[in-house]
Amino acid sequence: MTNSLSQAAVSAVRTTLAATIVLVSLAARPALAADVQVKIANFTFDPPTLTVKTGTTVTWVNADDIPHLVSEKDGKFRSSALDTGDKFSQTFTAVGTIEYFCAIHPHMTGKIVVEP
Ligand SMILES: [Cu+2]
Repeated sequence: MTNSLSQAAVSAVRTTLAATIVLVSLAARPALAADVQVKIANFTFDPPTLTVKTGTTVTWVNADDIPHLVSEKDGKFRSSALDTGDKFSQTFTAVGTIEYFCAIHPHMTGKIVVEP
């Protein structure tokens, strides 16, 4: 009885260890997070609010025929002027909500919500 209990305990520890190893290896490889796009079209960011996992790279693509910028509201990042078809990428490693806007057209706003 004692023997089968301890075997069960060893088995549980092994399962927990295996799960921990899987989690750690996933966390160490942010490239596994799906990379996503925000389309800039008709003076809007689409989608206006995007929720991603930490480690995700977001790429903005300008589909308008006039230039736009992607500027974090406190200047933490800022693209150059994006002409039609130009792209700008940013990788989000910290949990939080990032607000951004177009510095040419400040009424254009968007959010990236970064989750663990
Ligand atoms: Cu703009």
